[in-house]
Amino acid sequence: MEGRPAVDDVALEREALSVLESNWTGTATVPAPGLYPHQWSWDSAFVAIGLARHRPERAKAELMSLLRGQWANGMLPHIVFHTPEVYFPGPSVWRSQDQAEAPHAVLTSGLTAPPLHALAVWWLWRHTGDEAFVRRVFPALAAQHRYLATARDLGGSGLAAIVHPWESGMDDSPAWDEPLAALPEIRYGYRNIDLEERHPDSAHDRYVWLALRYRNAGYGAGYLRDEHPFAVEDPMFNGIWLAASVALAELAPLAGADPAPHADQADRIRAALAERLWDGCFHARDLRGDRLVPVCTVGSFGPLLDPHLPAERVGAMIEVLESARFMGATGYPVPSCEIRAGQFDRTRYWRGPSWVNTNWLLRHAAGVHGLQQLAQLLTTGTLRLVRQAGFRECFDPFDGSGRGCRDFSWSAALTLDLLADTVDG
Ligand code: 9WN
Repeated sequence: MEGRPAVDDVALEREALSVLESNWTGTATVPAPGLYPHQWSWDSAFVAIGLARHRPERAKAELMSLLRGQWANGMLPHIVFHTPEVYFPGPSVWRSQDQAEAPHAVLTSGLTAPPLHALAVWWLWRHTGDEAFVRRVFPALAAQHRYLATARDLGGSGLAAIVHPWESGMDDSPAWDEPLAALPEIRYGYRNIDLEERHPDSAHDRYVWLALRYRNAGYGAGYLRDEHPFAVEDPMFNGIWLAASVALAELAPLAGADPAPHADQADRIRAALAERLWDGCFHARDLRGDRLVPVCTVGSFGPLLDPHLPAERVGAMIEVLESARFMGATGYPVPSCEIRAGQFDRTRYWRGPSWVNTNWLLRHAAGVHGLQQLAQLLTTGTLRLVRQAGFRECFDPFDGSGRGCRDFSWSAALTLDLLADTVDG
């Protein structure tokens, strides 16, 4: 590509910026108008990444707003509530105001989310050179990572466990089917039209039950370790944590901190991923059932984000990614579940559709490993999706039609980043 954007790229960029402008509340970006009226953790990290080259000040404000929700133990919550608007489960379910560790100024959820934030800060620094911002947020990022290494290493393995499907950001992934099936049958009779479409088999009642148990136990680390019935080591969550630890090690000297603990953390995660989750591809490990979940999903490729993943392993993973199990058989990258799996469903949220954020993560990983052709394929395939269907929440991987919300923030933000790359070369 030469260094000038095509005419339709200019229009697409303008549309993406206008979506982000209308989803901006004055303090943060909501994931989409209507269904998601608050601030979500990894959504904000993706928004900051997408805005890094276009609106760096807005990107920094986005992250600062999220960090207001951080708990004193370092836990960065998956939702920071900004408005009194209705969302279930909202503040009355999480009751963060009753927790000594939670911040006083804002209400938050009690769960965390994939820890992408150090990578987002690294991205901002790389594109702006703003060291003062790195110094400002470094302690919060280090605390977030410390929380994961202590309160969440439930298997004592060096990996962080998610304790609820919502913590993965890939809520309905088939990777959670088995661990969820081991829970008691729950019937609250709670129904919500929007969510019903996403969870037709009432898995939602189990999600709520799990959240309430954790809340009723005071969000305690001891309870999580000894009693909580859902604990899973997810390759995407841990792959992101690994890449974020590498980023923290690189940022540490700018903040006058020692990089060694963060580099060591990355080494520990790398070793544990290989030892505990690899079996021809990376699988989630159900800690309560003590076994690997058989299905491969887009989450299986999370460890590709590791810049030091051995070349042989990178090669094996790319082979699976490009095969007919994943993007080799769909018109568009990358289905969220392997196509040959019984659980694959091209229409259901995280059980088949393609998502812009996971495409972006894989494209980033391809770049990290010098796989330019794959990176290009992921960029053009993703841009084709949003050009044809708009900034939808997710997409049918076979025909590219849009699904879920419209004007979805991370789809718009990451489009900005992909477009900037096609111009930069
Ligand atoms: C629950 C906001 C979030 C994303 C998640 C996505 C979805 C919520 C939901 O929306 O989760 O947190 O209502 O299903 O799965 O990745 O952060 O966009």
